[in-house]
Parts: sequence; structure tokens; C-alpha cells
Amino acid sequence: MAVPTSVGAAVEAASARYPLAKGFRPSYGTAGFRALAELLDSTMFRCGIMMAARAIKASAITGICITASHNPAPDNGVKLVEPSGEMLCQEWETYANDLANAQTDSDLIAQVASLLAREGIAAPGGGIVMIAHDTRPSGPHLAEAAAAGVRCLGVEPQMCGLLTTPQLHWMVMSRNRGQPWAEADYCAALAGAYQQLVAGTQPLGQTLYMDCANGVGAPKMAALAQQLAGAGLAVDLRNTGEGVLNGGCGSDFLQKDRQLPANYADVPAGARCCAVDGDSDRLMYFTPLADTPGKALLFDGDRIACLSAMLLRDLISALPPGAGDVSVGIIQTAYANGAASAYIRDNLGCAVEVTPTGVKYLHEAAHHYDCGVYFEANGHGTVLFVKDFLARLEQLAGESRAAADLLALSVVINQAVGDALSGILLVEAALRRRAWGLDQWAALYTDLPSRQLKVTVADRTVITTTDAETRCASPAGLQAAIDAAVAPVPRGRAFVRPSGTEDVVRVYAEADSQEAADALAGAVAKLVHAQAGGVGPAP
Ligand code: G16
Repeated sequence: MAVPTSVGAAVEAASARYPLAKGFRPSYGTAGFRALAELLDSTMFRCGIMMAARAIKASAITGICITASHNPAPDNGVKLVEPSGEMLCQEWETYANDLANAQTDSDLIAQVASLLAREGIAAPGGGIVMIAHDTRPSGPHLAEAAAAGVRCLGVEPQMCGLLTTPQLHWMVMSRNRGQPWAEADYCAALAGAYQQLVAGTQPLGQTLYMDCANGVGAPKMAALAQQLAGAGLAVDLRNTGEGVLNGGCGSDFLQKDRQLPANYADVPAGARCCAVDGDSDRLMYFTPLADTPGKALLFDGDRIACLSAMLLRDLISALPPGAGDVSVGIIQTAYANGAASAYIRDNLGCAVEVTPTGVKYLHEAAHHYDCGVYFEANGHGTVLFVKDFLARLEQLAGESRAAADLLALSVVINQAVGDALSGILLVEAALRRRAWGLDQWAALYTDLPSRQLKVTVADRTVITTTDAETRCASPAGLQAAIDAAVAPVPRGRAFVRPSGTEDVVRVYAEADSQEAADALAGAVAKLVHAQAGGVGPAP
């Protein structure tokens, strides 16, 4: 397979500046590539080539976001945006891996030729790839590497600078739909729809204390909040960049440690607080606990899913008969708390589907419903509306406030990907419409105590899973041992899976008491360490 001479020459000329680090074997994981930033020049360059090919193939705009999200500041990574604004389609992940792992310039050119031939792409060709980055110091340099890759295929890189990951997804989606797509349009669209959703209701009356994880969410929420000035939503931004990105703060820290983030010592118990992660695509609500200083009560993705489903149910039940039947489904992963899944099934009467971890899987499943609500327990998620349902709502919006509100909801909540900033508006609107405080939200159900641990092993790929990651297929015997550990534990459940964003195996356990959940997680972690090649001392 021959690559067009100009493309081959461009790849060869540019790739010398972005060599593959010795011994580095990048692997497209749960949400793209992640590694120490200094390893990633070649990966970004090659992702640039690929997303240019994707843009030519679709005759549309694609996107690249340079971010390692919740991971530590020295890491970086890349999330790739389809023309629809969604995450890269799974069929192209193989190309991403093949390109990223080409060992020499000639291998790389051969991989590019193979991709172009298999997809019937005529390069060089026109198009645009929008490139953004988070606040990591390595972001601008890696964005340049991606841009150099884009140019090799004759496609124009558009440097968008600092954006949240979901903002870039939203901009690509809107631009390809021919709608206003600038950052200011994002703020205006979300703020306008929020105002529609809360019209006629009383403000919640307390400040929302937002932990920005020292990341890009801080300036972006500040810009959005300006548009919300008249809407009765007062936000006090904390961890806005003065400290370490995701260091002792942010949604992942809260979820794993259940401790108050840095700079919350003055926030009163019971106050409404939320936290996002480094690229603002995860959202966690929380409040300082009165009886255990320094600890937080969490309102995680499961609870946000319940609140979203309740808002949908309220609005759908108020639609006029012409709206027809509306299917609502809730998509979760194995990390969903057993109490949340039971509440959704038994009290909300919604279908519950479970997929493997990774928004790409949940997002796909959510498309099966008129309204698909998906949230991972870690706070990643959104609510998707199918086109046909939106068209029905458009017809009814003139005569039905519920239809107009559902349309507004579909604008408030990012239709491209999970978005913490738009999630905040969803939660605030849902609470405000019910005149609810955190107490009522907490009272929906009581979480089963749970614990998550990490185990380091020599090669995490020795662990494979089935049944949406709830069962371990290899190494042989590990699942039987986990079953034996779970069996005597009242309301016990546990699973293990290799992370797709960190070099660890994750362990999850829940039980009827915190002590039992902790003990079960510890016992399962020991099994993983012993049977899957644990590194260092046993947990
Ligand atoms: C990414 C994915 C999420 C996933 C998380 C953890 O989040 O987008 O869907 O839940 O990684 O994945 P794993 O357990 O495989 O490490 P983020 O916020 O890091 O982009």
C-alpha cells in the first residue's frame, strides 16, 4: 500500500521531531492514551495524523483534547473527539494503537498508508481538527505535537487553547451541526436553558462551594457563573489553581478518600459543595459532616443519576398525551452502589443496564432509550435525548411547559459527553424545582458501605473480566477465590478489574457495614496480589 508521496514526505519530515520514547508501548485505554507527559510527544503527533484522517473521511471537524483528567499533574494524555462530538468510535481504537506503536518512520508511514487505504481516504485533504488542552504545563507543547501530525494530511489544526474536555466535545458537536459553537455560545446556551428550567422557582438560597481541583474548571466555571448572575446561583470557587492539580482535592480524591478537599476548613457542615476533576468531566456533590470533622458525605454519580431520573419522570409525566410513550433507561457500571440500583429499579421503575467501565460504553447504551441517563459512580455522565423525541418535544413546546422544560434540559446537559459544569446546572435545577436541600437528596436511599483499593501487579493485563467486569475470567482460580471471600459476608459483593487509565488493578467491595466492606476489599486485594503477580509487599 503506497501512501501519497506528499503525505509520506510530510510524516517523515515531521516525525523526527516526535520520536517514540525508547521502550514506550502506548495503549489506548478507558478514555484514550495516558502516560508521563515526557513520553507522549510521538503519541500526540500520531493521534494528530489519525484525527486528521477521521476528519477527511467524515468531511467534518474532529477534536483532540490533551488531558490526563483525574491523574496526577506530571501525567498527560489525549481524548479524541468524533465529528458527532462523542468519543472516538471504538473501531478506530485499533488504528490509534497501531500508529502509536509504530517503531520506525517507515513503520509509521506504512501504518498511515494502511489506514488511508482501508478507510478509502484520499489524503492530503481539507478539514479541521480542533485541539485544546487542560492546565497541565505540558499541554501546549503536546498540543503542538498533535497539530504537526494534523498538518501532515493537509488538514488545518485549530488551536483552541485552554478548554474543559466537555467544552471541546460540545464545540465539535455544535460546529458540525452548523450551530453557534464558540466558548461564549456554550456559556450562553447552558445559562439560558438553566434559566428556563428554574423559571418560577425559588433560589436554593445558599452558596455552592465548588472544588475546581486546581484545574481548568476554575476559569471556565467563572465565565459560566457570570452568565448566571441573574439566575440566583451563587458559586464560591475553591482550589482554583493555587495548589497542585488533583492534589488533595477534586472529585476523584473525594470519592476515594471521602475526606474534605484542601481549603474547605471554613465551609460549614451541611453546606452544598461540589467537586470536579482536572478536566471537568466528572462531578461529585458533597457536604462536610458535622459529627466527623474533615470527612465528607458524598452525593456521587449514582445519586446524580437518581436525581436526573426523577426530574425526567416529573417532566415526562406532565407531557400532553400527544407525546406518546417515552422510554427512560439508566446505565451504570459494576461500581454503582447496590442500594442505588435497587432504588432505581424499585422506586423509580426505570430500566437499569450495566456496562463495563468507560463512558464510551455507557454512552452507547444510553442511545437505546428516548432518554438515556448514564452516570458512573465516579461522577462521569450525562442524559441523552434521541432526535425523534426532541422533534416531538419541539412540536409540543408551544403548548406544554413540560415539553419546553425537557428541551431546556437537553441543552443544559451536554449531549456530546459527560460534563461537570453542565451537570452542576442539572443538579441545581433538579434540587431547586423540588425545593430540596441535601437532606432530602440524601434520604432517597442509604448507600451500602463500600471500599475501593488499588493493587500494583507486574502486568495488569493478566486480569481479564466478563459480565460487564463483574466476574474475573483470568487468572484461573481468582474468581473462585473471590466468590469464597464474598460468600460469608452479609450483602457482600466484590469485583476486580485492570484500570484503563493507571497501571493498577482496581478492587471494589461492598457489604452491610463499613468494617465488613473494608475487610472484604482487603481480602480481595490480597488475593489479587497473590494470584495476579503482585509487586511489592502484600496489601
Ligand atoms: C476515565 C473514563 C471513565 C472511567 C475512568 C476510570 O475517566 O473516562 O469512564 O471511569 O477513566 O477508568 P479506569 O478505572 O479504567 O482507570 P477520566 O476522568 O480519567 O477521564
